Amino acid sequence: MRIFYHPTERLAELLDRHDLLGIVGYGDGQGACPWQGRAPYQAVALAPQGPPVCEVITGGVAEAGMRHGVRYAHDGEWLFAAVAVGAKGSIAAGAVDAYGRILRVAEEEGYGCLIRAWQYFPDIHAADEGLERYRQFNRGRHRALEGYLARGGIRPAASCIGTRSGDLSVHVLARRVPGAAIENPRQVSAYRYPDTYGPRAPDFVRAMKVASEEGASLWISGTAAIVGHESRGPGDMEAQMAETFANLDALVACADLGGDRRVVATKIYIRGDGALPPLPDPWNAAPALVVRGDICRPELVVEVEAVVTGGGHGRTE
Ligand code: 3EB
Repeated sequence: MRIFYHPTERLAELLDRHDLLGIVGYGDGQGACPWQGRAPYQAVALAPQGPPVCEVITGGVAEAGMRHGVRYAHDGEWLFAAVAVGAKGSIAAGAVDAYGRILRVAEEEGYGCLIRAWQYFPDIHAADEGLERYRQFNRGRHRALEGYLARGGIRPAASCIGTRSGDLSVHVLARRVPGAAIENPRQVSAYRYPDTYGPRAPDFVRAMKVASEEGASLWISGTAAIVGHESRGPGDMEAQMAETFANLDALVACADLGGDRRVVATKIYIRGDGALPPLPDPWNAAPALVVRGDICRPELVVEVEAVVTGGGHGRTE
């Protein structure tokens, strides 16, 4: 399993590859699909800094398909699955629909353990029947995951970001065997947030640790300047960066990845047109994708997700 960023303009270079699990395209959400290959392609309406870019997820020899509106590919170990549903109406209903379809396909294909989820939809702060759409989304996600959790499923690591336009876009990585949930000692678990943040807490874990033949990997959720359950440094990029990376460091320290750990990819979401200060060690060692989007609390201006490997090697291209 590898992740790398590739210019959208040169996507045709990947057409002959048989190891593609999924491609996620970051751009303005306009224009024709730039990908003509078999692997699932998920368009996300978040503008990157610089020209349009794709996140490419590769594994072993992959088999691709489409069912229940879900595009997917799997390699015997990992499943990538992606769906887009309309986001103009109830986003709670959208979450039920999107997660419902993805879970069906994941379970039918034998990859019933969610590891990592990415969720993007427009107008995340707008009100719907008196409740912010992000909070509505959490209601729907909870309903969608109830059966999965009752069967002993573990919440995935996640990111949830507001876009300017487009559908509700959900894509996941899932496996045949469960990962290990890692929580952050500096933060209240998101699924235990008090109801001052909405009637349903967000169903995700701070990170998911996976052991495979290649070594261990840690899939870190979108991480922001939240300590306990409260936001720090409202609107202040420098202050939020410091808390965010303190959170990331604490999480990695808890994950017990061994000495030869490596950051292999980071993705940074920034609100508005603020500038991004330099990243601290060791987070600046990996290729970073910077995109603009709405972090799910209005006072938060930056959120960082990452993949860190250890106990073996982290492959890079
Ligand atoms: C937070 O820690 C910041 O709802 O899936 C980060 C990652 C956040 C994922 C989600 C929300 C989600 O609460 C927001």
